[in-house]
Amino acid sequence: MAGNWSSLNRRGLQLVENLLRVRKRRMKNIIDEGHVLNYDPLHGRNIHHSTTCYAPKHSMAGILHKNVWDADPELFELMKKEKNRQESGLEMIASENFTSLSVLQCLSSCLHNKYSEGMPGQRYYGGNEYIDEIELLAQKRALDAFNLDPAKWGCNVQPYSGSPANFAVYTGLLEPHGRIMGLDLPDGGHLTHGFFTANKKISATSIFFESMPYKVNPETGFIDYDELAKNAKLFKPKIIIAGVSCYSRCLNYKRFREIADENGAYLFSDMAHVSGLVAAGLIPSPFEFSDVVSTTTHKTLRGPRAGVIFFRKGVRSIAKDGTKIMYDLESRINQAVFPGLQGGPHNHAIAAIATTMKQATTPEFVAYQKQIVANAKKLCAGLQERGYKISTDGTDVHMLLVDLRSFGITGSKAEKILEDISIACNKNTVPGDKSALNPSGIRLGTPALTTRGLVEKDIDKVVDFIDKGLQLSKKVSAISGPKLVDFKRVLNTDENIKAQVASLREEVETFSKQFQIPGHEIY
Ligand code: DSN
Repeated sequence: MAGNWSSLNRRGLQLVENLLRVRKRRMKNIIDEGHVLNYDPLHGRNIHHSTTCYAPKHSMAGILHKNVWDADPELFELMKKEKNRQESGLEMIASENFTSLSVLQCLSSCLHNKYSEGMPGQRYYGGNEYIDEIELLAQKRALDAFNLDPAKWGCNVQPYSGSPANFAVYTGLLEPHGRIMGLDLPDGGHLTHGFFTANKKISATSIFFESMPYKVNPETGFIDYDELAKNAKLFKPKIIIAGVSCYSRCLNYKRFREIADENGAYLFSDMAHVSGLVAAGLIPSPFEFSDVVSTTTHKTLRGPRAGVIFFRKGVRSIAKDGTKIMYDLESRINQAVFPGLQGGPHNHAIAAIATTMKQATTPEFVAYQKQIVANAKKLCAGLQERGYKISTDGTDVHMLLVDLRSFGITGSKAEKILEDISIACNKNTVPGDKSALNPSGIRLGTPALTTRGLVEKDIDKVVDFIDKGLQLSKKVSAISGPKLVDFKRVLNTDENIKAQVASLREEVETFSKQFQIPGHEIY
């Protein structure tokens, strides 16, 4: 380096000095104008960006180059509050998680800017050279993550999330009014599996298709496969859906397949809740028995909010005369996604799927999934030891359903008091509940807590907090009477109750803040 300097002649040296002076003045101007992106007001520290932001000279410079905290302080205040809520509280909503830094980086990348309707190599927009590569990489990694042979399975990584993915499956496989059978929503199914009530068709899947639910046994909480088989013989569905949003046991995909075959139906598995556990090989895989599998990518899989549909390829069956009957799912599903239901794929989300699927093949990911289940089992045992009834008397997965009927508190009251002490969960119907509007249980999950690093000994503490919160809800209810509105009023006005809630909330928040959230650098 010194040699290079000494070899410069006098004129050259002056030129370098001038350049440095100009650069220094320019940097100062940029700092003065507030365009340098290196102060992070949320954490009160400097952050380092790989690129320096030079403000263009035209009039939009300010809008285009400001950080969100400068561009929109009102919005940023709310973002900070939400971030603080996430850090302070215990996130026990079974479908939520904290995704990784690399996923968040994909989501806020330049990939967001690009339109790419169509499939890789066949787009309706130019400039998709790299977007094609990214989508193909996401497809390949999605198949790898679930050990799928590309000769037998393909996938579409464009669905915006789980509900659009499921609607695309029905659109691709059914005519209008085609018949589906899914687990009833109050029994632990999902809205998109055909939910309707006596008075109203709720989900579009029950408006545009004909749906007949199957149920769990109200005594045991386990899926009643015999009843499903009996009703399927009468209803003759074209699709049977194996999937749940609140069911803590492994599904019997083999039995589902038998019932589908008895009726010439497709078996469509929606593994959204458990796809991380499937990728880690911890629970039975739906792929062995299904024709189509869908998943969201943000639950146990811990990726972006997005969806993937997997479909079988190759030979579906052999006719009596020996003719091979081939699957035609690839084109039907791809065309249902686009142009059937969606427009441009969200390429930032597709990149995030790609990096999620890479993570899903690592030993670290398998260890994470094991810990999710260990934590859920510990949570279940801890609550049972304290006398709480758990639906199906246990869990095989990442979630459990607490049946509060014998405890004497509704799910809505339990959800409310836990929220007030900074524990987030869902009220949920339990098997046998008459009304979904007034459910008798709460659903608890461990994926998000496990991402923050909680292990079994920490779950003991969580059980303690939940128990204290629920015991307190009994005191509140004794004062308020049965109505939720009165329960909330007492929580807001009774000074003694308010003090107990505040003290418990502080305990929960002090505990929670010990555990880091990934992607802390991103808002
Ligand atoms: N809404 C999600 C859940 O909470 O289970 C499923 O999509």
